[in-house]
Amino acid sequence: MKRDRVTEQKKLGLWGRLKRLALTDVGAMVRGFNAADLEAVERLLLEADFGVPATMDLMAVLEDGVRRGRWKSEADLREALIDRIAELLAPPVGSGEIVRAAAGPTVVLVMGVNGVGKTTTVAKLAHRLQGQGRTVLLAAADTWRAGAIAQLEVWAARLGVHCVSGAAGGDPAAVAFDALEAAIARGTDTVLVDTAGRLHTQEGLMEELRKVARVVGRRAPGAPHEALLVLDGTVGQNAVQQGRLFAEAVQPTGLIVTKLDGTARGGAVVALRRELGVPIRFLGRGEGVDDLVPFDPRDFARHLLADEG
Ligand SMILES: Nc1nc2c(ncn2[C@@H]2O[C@H](COP(=O)(O)OP(=O)(O)OP(=O)(O)O)[C@@H](O)[C@H]2O)c(=O)[nH]1
Ligand SMILES: [Mg+2]
Repeated sequence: MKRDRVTEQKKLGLWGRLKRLALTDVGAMVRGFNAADLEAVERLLLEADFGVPATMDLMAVLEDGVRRGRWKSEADLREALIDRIAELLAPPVGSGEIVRAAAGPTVVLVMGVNGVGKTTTVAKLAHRLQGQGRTVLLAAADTWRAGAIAQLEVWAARLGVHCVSGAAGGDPAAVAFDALEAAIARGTDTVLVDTAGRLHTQEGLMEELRKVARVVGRRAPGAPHEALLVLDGTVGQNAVQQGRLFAEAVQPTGLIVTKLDGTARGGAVVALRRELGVPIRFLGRGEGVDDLVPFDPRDFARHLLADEG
C-alpha cells in the first residue's frame, strides 16, 4: 500500500505533487498554508533536488504571497512559482549560443567527471553547429580511457567531420594544440575538444586540464573561448557538489546538464544555477545528436511545473 503511494507520487510531476500535498482542498493553497503544509512543501522541493538555497528562496515567495493574499487561484500561484524559478535560472547576460572567437577558430573545451556525457555532448554540439553552417573539427583529447579515441572517431565519421587524435596515453594538450593547428590550416571555424572524465580530487588530471587550456591559449588568443562543464542531471545534489568542486579547479563559462530525458528531478538544474553561479547553456535530453536543446529558463520552469491535470 505504502509502496503504491510512493510509485504514484513518483509518476506525478512536481506541480501534481504540490497540489496533492496536505492541500486536499485545492482552494486551501491560495487561502493560506498552515505550518504543516509549508513544511511539506519545503520537503517536496528538497526531494526534487532544488537544494537548500533555492528551496528557501521559493518558500519565501510562497509565504510572502500567501500573507499578502496575492493569489486568487491555483493558476496564479503556479505562475508565481514559474516566474521565480525562471528568475533563478536566468543567465546574467547572453544566450545559449557558443561564444565565437574574434578571429580564427573558436575553441570549445568540454569537461566534467566520468560518464556524465561529455563525448556525446561534443557530438551533439558538432551536429548543432553544422546545422548553423559552421565547420567543425573534433579533438580527441581523452587519451586516458581505453576506447575513448575510437568512440569519438565513430561520431566524427557519422557526422562527416574531421577528428584529430594522438596516441593512447599521450599528452591531451598536444592533441588539442594539433587540432587547433589543423583547424587554422584548413580554415575550420570551430574546434570541439573532448577530454577525459576526471574528479576534482585528481590534482594531476586537473592540472592536465589547465594545461590544455594554457596551450591552446598560447596558440590562439582567448582560447578556449568556451569551457563547458557537463553535469549529469539525474544525480541531484551530487551534481551540485561535483560542479562546485570542479568549478573551483577550472572555471567554466557555462554548464550543460545531461540525461534530463524522462526524469522528474529537474530541481537539480535550479540548484546548479543558484549554487554555482555559472549560466546553464544547454540541456541533454537523450543519446542522439538532436537531443541537445539551448537552455531557456522560462521554458524549463514551465516544464518543471507542468500541469498534467
Ligand atoms: N539518456 C541520456 N543519456 C545520455 C545523455 N548524454 C549522454 N548519455 C549517455 O551516457 C553514457 C555516457 O556518455 P559519454 O558521452 O560516453 O560520457 P563521457 O562523459 O564522455 O564519459 P567518459 O569519457 O567515460 O568520462 C552513454 O551511454 C551516453 O549515450 C543524455 O542527455 N541522455
Ligand atoms: Mg568521453
